[in-house]
Amino acid sequence: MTESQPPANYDAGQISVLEGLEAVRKRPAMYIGDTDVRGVHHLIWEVVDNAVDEALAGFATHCTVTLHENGSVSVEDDGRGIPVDIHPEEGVPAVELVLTKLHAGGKFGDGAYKVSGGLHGVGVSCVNALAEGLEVTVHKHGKIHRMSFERGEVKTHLEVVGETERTGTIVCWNPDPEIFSSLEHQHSIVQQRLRETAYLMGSRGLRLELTDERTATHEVFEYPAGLEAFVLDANKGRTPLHPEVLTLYGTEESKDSPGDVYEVELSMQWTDGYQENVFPFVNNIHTRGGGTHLTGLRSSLARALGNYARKEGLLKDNDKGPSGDDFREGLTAVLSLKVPNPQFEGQTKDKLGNREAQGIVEAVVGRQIGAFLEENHKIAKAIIQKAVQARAARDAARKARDLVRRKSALASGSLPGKLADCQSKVRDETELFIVEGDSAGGPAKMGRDRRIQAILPIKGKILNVEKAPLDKMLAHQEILLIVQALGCGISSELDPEKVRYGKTIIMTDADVDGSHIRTLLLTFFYRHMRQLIDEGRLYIAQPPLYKVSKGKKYKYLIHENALRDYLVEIGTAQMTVHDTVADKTFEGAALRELAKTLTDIDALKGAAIPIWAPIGYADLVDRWDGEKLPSWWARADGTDHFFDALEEYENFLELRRGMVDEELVVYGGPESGVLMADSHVQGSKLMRAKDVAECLERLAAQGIAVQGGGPWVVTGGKESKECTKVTELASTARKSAESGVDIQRYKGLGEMNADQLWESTMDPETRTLLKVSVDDALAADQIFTILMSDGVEARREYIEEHALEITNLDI
Ligand code: 0RA
Repeated sequence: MTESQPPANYDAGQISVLEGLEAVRKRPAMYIGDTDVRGVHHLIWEVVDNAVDEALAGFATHCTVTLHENGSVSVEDDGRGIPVDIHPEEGVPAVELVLTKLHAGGKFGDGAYKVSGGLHGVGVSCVNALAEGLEVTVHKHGKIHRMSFERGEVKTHLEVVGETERTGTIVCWNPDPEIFSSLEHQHSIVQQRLRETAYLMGSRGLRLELTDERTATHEVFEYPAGLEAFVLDANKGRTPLHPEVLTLYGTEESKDSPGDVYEVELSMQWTDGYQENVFPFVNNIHTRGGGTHLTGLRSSLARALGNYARKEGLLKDNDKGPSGDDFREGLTAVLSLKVPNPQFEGQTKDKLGNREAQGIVEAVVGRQIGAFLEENHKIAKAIIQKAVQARAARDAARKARDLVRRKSALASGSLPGKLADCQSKVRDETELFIVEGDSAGGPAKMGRDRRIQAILPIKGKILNVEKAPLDKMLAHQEILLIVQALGCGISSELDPEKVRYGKTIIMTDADVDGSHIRTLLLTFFYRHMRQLIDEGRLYIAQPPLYKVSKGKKYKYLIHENALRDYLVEIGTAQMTVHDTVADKTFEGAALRELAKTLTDIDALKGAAIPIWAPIGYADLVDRWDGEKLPSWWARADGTDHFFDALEEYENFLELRRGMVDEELVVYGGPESGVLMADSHVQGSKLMRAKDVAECLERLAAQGIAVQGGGPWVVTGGKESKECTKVTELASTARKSAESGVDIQRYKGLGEMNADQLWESTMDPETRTLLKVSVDDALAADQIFTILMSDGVEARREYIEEHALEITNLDI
């Protein structure tokens, strides 16, 4: 650091000024927090805050921050302009004092009500001290004035450089590399701060702009609706309990220092979520640490809402009622307080300390919210109902936890009545089946191997708690049954040594409900009995979807693909395909291969085009006569629909799922990689260009000429049929394979009798089990968190697909 040498013509007073800035350069962190990324940006906030003050005083309406290519930054405003007249005592232009004297910023002029000044309130002189070079331009009294500095010292004295009709200040500087370890201004950081300031100052008519010359971008932040806009934007993607944002404003004089006026501004909206999102600001500074103003807000909300609830009979007299936390569940609020002399506390100086602020916020909010509730009974009711629910959930969760604790203490003693236990006491040979529904519980109890297999039927209603917070899940009766049956405690009290069974097997239906119940159970095990998964004790049973019989032979099949392969196997036994052009007959292994390809093609079928002529992008473009080719489009009942985003397109499909009769043709767009899809909504399947191409390649490799091939003669048993197209060949082969075959589809476990359930799903000799393993615990945890926090449909689907990286284990 350089020792500054005061210019010879400076008097003693000036030297102390220079020493002042030298102190800033010696201990910059004391003034601006740190000398890293934050510090560099802090300089910008200091200058912007001065513009904000000008706006608060009613003089500025615009503030523009420009990030220059050479690493410097300018902040321009249209306020009064820093005073340029000669200070009577100091004998130098006021602007020079403002830039070189610590804390000089607000002490000039009319002593206007100054509320900003950053957390440290250090002013522009600090910026000057920590800038390698700084130039200030002032438009005032019809003249443009300019002066420049180097590391806080005057470089060129104030001079008039032109004429002007406006007023305002432009400060331009580059952060000093001797001070800062990081010099770069980050667009996103500046953007966020300006946006935040624009929300807070929007109602005062301040518009902020950001020009980034490095990326040639320009953004305008202007929110005339102020805090209301802040709240609405924060609630995007959430579901509000009431459409209007509740906004109030009030002022109150300080009793401690009469004449000082506090200003309170508050916007609030409740959502159906579980989070509390309250953003408290003091003099436009986000007080992340909260403080007295936040305490005041909380107590006034609890009091006003509690009083209203009692008065309206929404709470019984002897009812404790919701707590403050309950009242704030789902609340999004911005509180903006203007404090004449803010005291900030805490390590990061982001907590308001002024005692008086609490009572003042309480008074202003209390007065107005009471009146608001009186005038808006519907909204008030919704808010209170939500709080009552929150309270009930909290109580239930506590009771459930207590219960679980008590139960697990005497775990071995109390087994649930619904449990059909096994005889063996050799833990590692035993299995507990958790079975969905009483209807499946019966056959499972009858069909099991009583020696080693235990059955615990649980109710499907467990689904309802899926969207609930985890605590609520613990309150659920069915979950308690599981905890009791396993006898090893839960969460922090889990003792895996005590688990009563070697394997725990989840056995749910192979339908949507079944998979939801499975997801919930897995979430539960993951959260509360994680070690059982780690030890490889958790499994998923694979009940069959199909039973295929031909004559006396039958087989259970767990999914579509298995069914197809099996049909090929039995269907080709008595079939031949004769290619009349090549005079070649397919049978045995060659026919099985061919049949697999043909069934794959059959599955792709439904496309409105001949399979051997997949259309190209050019075709798609031809079909679209608009300006721009949309990414996705679909034809439903003869009407075209266009979508730019896959999401919109999926929503469209979602809406139409279940409309069986509607004729739907789905075309993919250029980015989708999908050329055309099938025509029926139910079981709708996109036909991908590459799938088509792959099938055609496989056919060619097997000796079937796709173009100009055929006709082919399919013979099965005594019947023969000639086919001219590959699609026809595919469907004929399938029909022939299926003749004389009985395919039974199971909709749920309950449709199977005891024997069937045993031989298809439970018999350790023949069944297929999936072992649940959470290899990437972190990834799984995140997925579960997504599910539990919001339960949005799409996310649930995601989980069903990806949540469990289940290792396929054939036992
Ligand atoms: C001191 C006194 C007055 C305004 C300012 C400073 C001032 C500082 C900055 C820094 C950036 N923009 C600014 N705008 C104003 C009051 C001026 C008067 O009474 O004329």
